[in-house]
Amino acid sequence: MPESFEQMWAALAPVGRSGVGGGYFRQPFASAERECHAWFVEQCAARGLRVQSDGNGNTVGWWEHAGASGPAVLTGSHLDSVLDGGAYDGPLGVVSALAAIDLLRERGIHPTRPIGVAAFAEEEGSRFGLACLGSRLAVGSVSADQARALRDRDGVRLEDAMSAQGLEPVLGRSDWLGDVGCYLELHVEQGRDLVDRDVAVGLASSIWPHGRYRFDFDGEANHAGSTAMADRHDPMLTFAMTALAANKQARLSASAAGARATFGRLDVGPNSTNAVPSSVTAWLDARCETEEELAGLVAAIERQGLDRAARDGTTLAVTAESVSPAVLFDTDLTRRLAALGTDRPVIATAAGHDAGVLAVAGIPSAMLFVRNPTGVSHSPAEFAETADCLAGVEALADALAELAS
Ligand code: HGY
Ligand code: MN
Ligand code: MN
Ligand code: MN
Repeated sequence: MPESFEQMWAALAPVGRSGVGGGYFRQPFASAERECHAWFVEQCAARGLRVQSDGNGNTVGWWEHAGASGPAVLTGSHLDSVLDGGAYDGPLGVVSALAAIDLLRERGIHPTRPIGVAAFAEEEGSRFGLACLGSRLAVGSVSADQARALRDRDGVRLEDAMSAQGLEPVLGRSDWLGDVGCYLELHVEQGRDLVDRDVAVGLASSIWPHGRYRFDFDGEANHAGSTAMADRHDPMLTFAMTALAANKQARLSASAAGARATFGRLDVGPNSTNAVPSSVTAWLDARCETEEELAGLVAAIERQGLDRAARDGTTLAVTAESVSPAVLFDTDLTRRLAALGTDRPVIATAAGHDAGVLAVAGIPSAMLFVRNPTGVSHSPAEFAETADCLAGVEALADALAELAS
C-alpha cells in the first residue's frame, strides 16, 4: 500500500535533516545514513511505476497507464542536499509527485500520456562541485569527459562514487529524455514572495543566471610568531579583503532586486593555527538578474582581488567551475498552470533548479512553488506547513491531469 504524503514525509524528512558528517548528500553519489535513493525506488515499486535508472545517477518512476502514449509529462525534483541543508529543498518535489499520482488514481483519472517522476542526481553539486550534474549529463550540456574529470573533496572520481553505490555509470546524454514533452517541478520556495503575498502556491517565471568560481590565493608559509607583519605574504589577508570587496560590490548593484555574492566554502593550506597559510582556496557563488551584470560583478571582484594580491605579495587565480545561464520558463505552460488556480503569482527566483537545465535544453518546463513561511533555505531551519505542502500536491495533481490527459 503506497504511503501517504505524511507517512512518506515522516520517513524521509528527518533523514534529510540528520546532517551526517557535517553534511547530508542523500543521493547515490555519496554515502547516506539511509539510502534515500533506495527509498525512492521502493516508493515507485509500491505504486507499480516502472523504475528506470540512467547511467548518470538519475532515476525515473514511470506511470504508463494502459494505452498511454505520446510525449511524456515529467515531474519530480532531487533528493540530494547541501551540507546540513533543510529537508524540503528537493525531496518536497519528489514526495509531492508520488502523492500527486496517488491523488490522480483516487480521482479515477487515467492519463493518456506517460507520467514520469524523476529524482535527479547531484542537483546541489555538493559533492562534485557542478550544479545540476545529473540533469546536465542527461540533457548533454555536460559531456561525459567533463564529468569524468570531476573529483570530490577526497579526490574520488564520479564513476567510482557511482559504482560504490551500485549504479552502472554510463555517462552521457540520457535517451529517456527524448520521450519527454514537458517537465513540471514542484519546489519549496527559497524566499518570501509567497508568504508576503499570503499565497500557498505560486509559479516560477525565470531563474537568474548564476555561477560558482574557484579563487586560488597563494602566499608564503611562515611562522605565525617569528614573522613580522610587514614581512608576510599572507593569502588569508588577500582572501579576507577580496571577500569584503565581493560583499561591497554586490551591494552596489543597480538592479532592483540586487546582486548576490557569497564565499561560503574555504580550504586553507596547511590549516595550522601557528603558521601563516601558504594557500587559501575559496569558492564564490555569484548571482545577478542578467548575464551581463553577473559577468561584470565577477570581473570586478576578481580585479579587486588581484589588486590586493599585488599589495600583499600573493597571487590569485580564478576559475569558473559551474555557470548556469539565465532561464525563462515556458510561458504557455506556466500560463496554463496559473489558470488552474486563483491568484497564483509568477515569480523570478535566484535559486537554480533541474527545471532550468531542462528548459535551456529545449524541454518546455515550469515550476510550482510552495510557500516557505520564513523564506529560509539551505539550512536545517527550512520549513513548509503541511497544509501548504498538501495544497502543492493538489496543484501538482491538477497540473498533471491537465497536461497528461
Ligand atoms: O544553489 C542553488 O541555487 C540550488 O539550490 N541548487
Ligand atoms: Mn538547493
Ligand atoms: Mn532544489
Ligand atoms: Mn615551531
